[in-house]
Amino acid sequence: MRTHDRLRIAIQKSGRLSDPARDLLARAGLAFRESRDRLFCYGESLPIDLLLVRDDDIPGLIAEGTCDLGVVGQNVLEEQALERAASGQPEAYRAIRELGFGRCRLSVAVPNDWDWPGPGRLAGLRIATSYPQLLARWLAAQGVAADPVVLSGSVEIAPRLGKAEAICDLVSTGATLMANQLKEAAKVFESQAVLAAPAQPFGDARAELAAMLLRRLDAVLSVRA
Ligand code: PRT
Ligand code: ZN
Repeated sequence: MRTHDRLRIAIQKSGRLSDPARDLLARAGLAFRESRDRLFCYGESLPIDLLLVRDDDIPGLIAEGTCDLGVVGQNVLEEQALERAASGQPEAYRAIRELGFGRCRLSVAVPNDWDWPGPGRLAGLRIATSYPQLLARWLAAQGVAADPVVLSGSVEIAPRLGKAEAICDLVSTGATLMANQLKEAAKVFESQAVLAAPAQPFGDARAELAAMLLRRLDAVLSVRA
């Protein structure tokens, strides 16, 4: 059983959000000692520790109480929140701060040579994605019935493999789409890294630690803005 006199923050172990997340926490005055397995970092300046994990695991770790806060893409957080809601589970976490890095958009992309009269163009077609919930919500809002094909990676090659006609994937520069002869047709969701927290407030010493961390983060974020 973990004691609740320390706060535990989950961040991505390695990937796009790891360095900016560590940088932000360092600017907020947090310093860590890394453990030998490099999955846990002990907070030396404050009773705030880090857990280094896959980004996809962060919402679940907060939901089950293994971690108290997390730095994660809004795309991942919202997708998993919709998944929980769809299976009747209660809201478990929410984004409490936008962090200004990891900006990208989840977009529908189609082959370069398609005309694009609008989302109705997708009716009855297969759309490859790793974000079926966000895609389904957007399709419903557009009043379009299409067929999501869930892939965990390399979504951009699905049309060439004949697995789907279109894709719905994260885009930042657009270079990956271009390299795969695809063009961005519609934006489904705009994303950036956020600080995620449990939906229920902490009822112990963690509340004060979290409030102090937020004051420090706000100071850093206001300088950046
Ligand atoms: O191992 P782990 O599961 O932790 O890592 P991961 O591979 O799932 O995540 P990672 O590091 O690729 O992305 C983490 C988060 O960064 C995402 O959930 C987004 O919130 C954010 N992010 C920002 C992006 C991008 N920009 C981005 N461009 N995530 C992915 N991409 C992909 C994009 O889909 C394309 O395939 O990067 C490629 C390059 O994009 P272009 O448009 O610049 O060519
Ligand atoms: Zn991931």
